[in-house]
Amino acid sequence: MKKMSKMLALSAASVMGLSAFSSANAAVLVTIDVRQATTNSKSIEITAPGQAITLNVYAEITNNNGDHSDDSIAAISLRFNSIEDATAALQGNLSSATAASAFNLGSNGAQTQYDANPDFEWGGTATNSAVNNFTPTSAVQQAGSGAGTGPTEVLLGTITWTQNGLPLVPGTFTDVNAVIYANLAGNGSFQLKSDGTLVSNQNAAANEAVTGPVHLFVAGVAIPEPASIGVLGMGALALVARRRRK
Ligand SMILES: [Ca+2]
Ligand SMILES: [Ca+2]
Ligand SMILES: [Ca+2]
Repeated sequence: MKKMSKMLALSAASVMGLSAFSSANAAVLVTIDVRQATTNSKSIEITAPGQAITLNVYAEITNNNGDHSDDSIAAISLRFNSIEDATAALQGNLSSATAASAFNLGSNGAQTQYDANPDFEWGGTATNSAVNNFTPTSAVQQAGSGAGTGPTEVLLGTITWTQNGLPLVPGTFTDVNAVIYANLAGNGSFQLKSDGTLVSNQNAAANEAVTGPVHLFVAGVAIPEPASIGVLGMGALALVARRRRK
């Protein structure tokens, strides 16, 4: 239990650090982006119980010189979190993370618990080790592609989210995103080249960022709780009574 709370604190700290640094910090060298494999979308409507959504995981390497041939990545360590809304009615399990074929030496991670909901998140269980995180690793730097001065994009792998089979509740959602692994000293873990400069393992977390989460949602308006229906009902009755008095 102590381990779990430490881990949660670590995840929260990395998420806070990442969002604080994301776009404004010029030192960011790699940004992780997760999107639906078939549509590239980051906002996906869930329409059937048990629906499975496959997500692609990309490294966006910062490219300031317009040359995509000198940007590449050889390793990074990630976890994946799913953050449900307050009702926690839309839950699904993360599973089957697989590194892209170019990255075949690292761990793919495992199902684990990062929040209080029974759905499975994905990553490692150790607090100060990259072991069992999703860690695409390659003996050589892997190149990607891009346009103009935009980032150089490298596909790291895929992961699947599968709704737990319970009936869908309108207006509910869960947000899935990568969390870049950071050790207890707050340092990130990656090895890449940006504009030809090699940056090796255990660099400051300020060099890393994640884009916004993949938003999985059930369309429609949330149905009010019976208690609030009661309050609404009484309000309507009061209105009718007032009108009658006039
Ligand atoms: Ca969750
Ligand atoms: Ca969970
Ligand atoms: Ca470049």
